Amino acid sequence: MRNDNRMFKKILIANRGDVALRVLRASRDLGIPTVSVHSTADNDAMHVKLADESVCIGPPKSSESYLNVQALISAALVTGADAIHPGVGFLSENADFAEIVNAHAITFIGPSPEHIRTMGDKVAAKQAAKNVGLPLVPGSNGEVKNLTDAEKEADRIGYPVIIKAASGGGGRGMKVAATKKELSEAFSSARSEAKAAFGDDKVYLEKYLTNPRHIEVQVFADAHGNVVHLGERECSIQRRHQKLFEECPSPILSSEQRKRIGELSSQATKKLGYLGLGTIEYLYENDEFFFIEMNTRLQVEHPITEMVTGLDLVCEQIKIASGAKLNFEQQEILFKGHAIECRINAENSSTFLPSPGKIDTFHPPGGPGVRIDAIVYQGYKVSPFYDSLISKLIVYGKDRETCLLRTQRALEEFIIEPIDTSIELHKKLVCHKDVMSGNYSIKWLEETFLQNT
Ligand code: MV4
Repeated sequence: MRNDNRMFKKILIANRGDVALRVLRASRDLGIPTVSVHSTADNDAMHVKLADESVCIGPPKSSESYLNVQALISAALVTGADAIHPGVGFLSENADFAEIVNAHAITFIGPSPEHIRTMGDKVAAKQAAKNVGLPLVPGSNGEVKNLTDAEKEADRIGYPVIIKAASGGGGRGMKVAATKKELSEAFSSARSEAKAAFGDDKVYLEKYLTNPRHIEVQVFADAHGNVVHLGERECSIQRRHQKLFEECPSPILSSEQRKRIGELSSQATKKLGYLGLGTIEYLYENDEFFFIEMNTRLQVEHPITEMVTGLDLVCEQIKIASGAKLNFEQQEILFKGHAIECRINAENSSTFLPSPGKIDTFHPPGGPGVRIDAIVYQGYKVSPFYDSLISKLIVYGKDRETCLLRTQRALEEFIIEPIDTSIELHKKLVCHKDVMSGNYSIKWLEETFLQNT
């Protein structure tokens, strides 16, 4: 099949797992040939089997394969790929990688290296967000260099405060100080943790929000100045910064609040001069939104936005990266119904220990409103080398109640044996009264649900 001649001739997917499969499907839907890459641990992976060609880029260890920039660039050059999709995780938010890709006259499917770099430094990201009118958590004006300044800032902001690593994100290198007495210890341990984890001890300070929700807005911009938002996702149900269950839209926002945060986010994206798909993350507490981070890539939970908007975000992302104009306006995006994603991990539902091994029985659910993005199949061996996400269950319903009931039904149909999976956890989760009522925060799973079940 032929595709638009301005489009890419061949896309290399610099990733593995569900996201590699997702990008592969989008590329094929656009009629673009695909190159997968794989480590020796992934010889039997779906993203290898379904690609037009695949290049082995190294041994199981990620640092020698999926993070191996030289091997990835070589794979693109020898196969004649003119674009690289970085997926999620691995090199997807590595500005140097984006720069190297572009320097080889290959299109990095994502924003500019400058935007990736700015958003990767949380101090710079907050400043950028402030400049484009986003509401920030009250906090220090940039980096805090020593304890004296930290004390001054904390007194001004008011306790409790949180000390965060500028290079952090995803929850690493954060420390809370409830009182002035706790600050000195929290400050020095945050700094040394940041130094050890990121090689950078730059930290900043914020008012600690004690019981917020985590709500993110999907934004999308083309290279011609057109920007839209694709609504929000509610991502509060998480354990140790790993999201488990997401919904679109958030069960607690009014349509006015939704419109307001959506418009604010798209205006900010336009002012940033941003390109492609992005996610603006907020904490939400007492009817207020506070910017915390911007993710400059596709997100794992993007399918729930696809279900509610009817758009294929990955196809759109690829088209925009090739220089195409957005072919819809904000008013044409209709948010319809409700969607839920359950992340199915190969892990025990009580202990959360990983559960690698061979799958003898794989019986996914079906029927109306059920989408499975799975990387596993009967006979597949889940490897211990990579993250444990083996399937996503995405369920659509005309409203939230329909969606929740259908999610229960789908989970009951879903059989993966003999390894442990999070299906068991999700079965309990979806019929819990707090989930049914939408009454949960970022602390709910760990402090309420897991304590009482
Ligand atoms: C916070 C916070 C409370 N107050 N900032 C965690 C990871 C990073 N993205 C930001 N995080 C938080 N920042 C202030 N001022 C609580 C968290 C937080 C969190 C945020 C989003 C999703 C899950 C979370 C789990 C624990 C803590």
